[in-house]
Amino acid sequence: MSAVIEERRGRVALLRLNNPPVNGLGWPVREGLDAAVGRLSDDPDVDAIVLTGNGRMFCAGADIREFGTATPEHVRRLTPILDDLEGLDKPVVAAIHGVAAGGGMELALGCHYRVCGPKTKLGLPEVTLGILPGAGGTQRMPRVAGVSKALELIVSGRLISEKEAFEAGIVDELVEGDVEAVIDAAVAAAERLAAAGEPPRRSGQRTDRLHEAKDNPGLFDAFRESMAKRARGMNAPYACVRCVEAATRLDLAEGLAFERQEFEQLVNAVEAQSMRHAFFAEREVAKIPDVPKDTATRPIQTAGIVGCGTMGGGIAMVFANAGIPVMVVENDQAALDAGIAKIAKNYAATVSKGRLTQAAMDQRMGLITGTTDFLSLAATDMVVEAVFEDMAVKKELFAKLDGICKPGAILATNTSTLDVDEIATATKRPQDVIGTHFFSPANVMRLMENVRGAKTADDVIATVMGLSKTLGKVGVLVGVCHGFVGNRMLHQYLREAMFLVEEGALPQDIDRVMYDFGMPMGPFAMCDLAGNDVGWRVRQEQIRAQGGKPSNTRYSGTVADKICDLGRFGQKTGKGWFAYADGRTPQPDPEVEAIIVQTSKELGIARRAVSDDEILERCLYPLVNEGAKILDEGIALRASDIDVVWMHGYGFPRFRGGPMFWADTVGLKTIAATLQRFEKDQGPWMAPSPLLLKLAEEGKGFGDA
Ligand code: TC6
Repeated sequence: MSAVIEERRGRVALLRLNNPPVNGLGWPVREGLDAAVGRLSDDPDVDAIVLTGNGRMFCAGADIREFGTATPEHVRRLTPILDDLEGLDKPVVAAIHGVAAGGGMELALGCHYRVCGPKTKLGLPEVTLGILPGAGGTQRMPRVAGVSKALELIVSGRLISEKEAFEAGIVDELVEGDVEAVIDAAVAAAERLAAAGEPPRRSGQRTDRLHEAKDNPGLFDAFRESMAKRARGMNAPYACVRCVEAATRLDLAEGLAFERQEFEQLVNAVEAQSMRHAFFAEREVAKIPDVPKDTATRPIQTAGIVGCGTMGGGIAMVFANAGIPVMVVENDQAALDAGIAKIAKNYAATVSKGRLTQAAMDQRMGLITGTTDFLSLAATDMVVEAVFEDMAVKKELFAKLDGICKPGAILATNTSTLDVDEIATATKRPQDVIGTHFFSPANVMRLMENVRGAKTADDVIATVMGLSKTLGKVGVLVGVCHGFVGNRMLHQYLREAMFLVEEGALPQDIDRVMYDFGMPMGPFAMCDLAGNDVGWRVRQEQIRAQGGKPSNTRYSGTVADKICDLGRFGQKTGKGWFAYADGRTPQPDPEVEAIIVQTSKELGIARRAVSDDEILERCLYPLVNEGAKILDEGIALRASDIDVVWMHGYGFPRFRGGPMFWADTVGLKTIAATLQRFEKDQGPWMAPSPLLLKLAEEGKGFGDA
């Protein structure tokens, strides 16, 4: 079937884009659209045109898979096609439903009038792919929505509702009902406009909304300043601003030429490649080779959470936010009351910031019930355990849940390190046991590491992976090992950061390098946020388990232990690796520096200058190396799954595509050789893994593994 289907509604031509699943503007669609525009402009039987999308949406933009590939020479780019479309003397109306994003939004902006149905998302998300709206979006959006609104939309890449689009003037008419109702309204509008006989209203010719920039010449600089933190290390957001600025200085043709130039600079750069990788990695992650897409799932209409501490409370919020009633169980009433009060406090903070209405908070709180009676879990479809990280405690709890929960209920553990298979042995239904490792704060962080036990049933995996999506999370299926994917790799990163401090760097040096690389914060600020006492207890436990003897490899916790001995547990105690005079902002602390210098002396290490490059390589190459081992062991299904874990669980910069993709851009040969040098200088733990070595030797990347 043709990529653009043409029908007639009286004297109105109806064009339906037809390129499932999202009507991406691949070359066959552009070819069809171009031909239709040419044909209809001269057709004496056609007074007006309506453009819509077949299936569940209008159009989600350029076909992302086409970037960097060749297009047949006779097929034009979208920009000149839209110029011709906008230039038509016959009214062209967009009938929008579902999604109008990227090139799809640009296509709608090229139309003379926009009708939109309910529950529609509209916007220009190109920046999230490391590019800019390169088919006139940066020129037409400010002319239609105003300069400030266009800047905010284009630089954030945010998709907005049809109501917000209507208020911004992006959409002219809102329609209730299904896609056919939207088309009917668009046809009626097209007939009305044609009958009025006035020249079409062309977005590209409008100037009325550009005055804002003339009235406020500092607008662009102020905007650049406001986005500096979010956009650090990236080019696309700045290119977007330059293009919108150009729209206020240049006429449409010149502005489009400027936009084209800027687009060309971005589209094949590493930033755009990394973000395209991130986009497809996030979709790939849902595909489990041995659990087919059509695997029947178990209904999750109610959930129970055991433990109402920081994690349990956050997980309860996640379920309530998704509209799922949740029963929270604690051992004693005081802990329960404190936990529920903390949840209410978290919601109230969101309400006070204007990000949630009081009514929505009340509705969500209404979905959360607290109890100290475990028998209340008898009817729930799923229970998530979020109790103390101790195998004996967890096994006792799972044996208890086994006796209480109904057959078929999913029994999930939020453990961040422990063996899910061993936990499952405490029950008579290991097939129903799975790990659901949420990241703190659970109601904010998008990652869920879903840990598949040896006996976890396929339908339990399918249910929990689907549930992740329902909960607004990105679920990544991982296998059982200590720390799973994320924390196992984190361990490498933190260890080297600690060693570097012993050797000569200071926490603020390391944090600056990692922040500039694009991490939301450096490792030391991260430890202070999470609480230094957590790792301290784990180290003490490990040493106890080793009979009080340190292991025979180099111990990384010497400075950290001293910091904890002083009660410097991090933000929550006002002091940690840094001091927090205002409770939140890390400030270098001479007391910590003195401890560090003294420790180096005690360890017999002559402190030396550590370069920024060394900090980056020492912190990230071992992390990547551990990722390679994880991949080799089958703990992660794909290298790109590891990237998703790191982007969504630890804020690894999306514009670098995640650690494994980033490693490919550095080159595995370089990484392997550097690790071999570190192995000589530091010790055997730095040895490159067999997979990393093999790929490096073959000149391949993790993308080829
Ligand atoms: C642009 O327009 C630039 C213009 C400049 C001038 C030329 N292309 O996300 P889902 C696939 S840049 C190719 O699971 P949802 C996706 O990979 C583009 N493929 O569905 C998946 O395939 P799979 C700017 C695409 O309902 C399937 O469709 N546009 C594209 O949760 C379903 O996707 C954007 O950035 C595409 N454009 O969400 C919008 N889009 O089944 C990108 C999707 O083989 N898209 N696929 O894995 C989205 O944000 C979302 O897909 C959605 C639908 C909101 C449209």
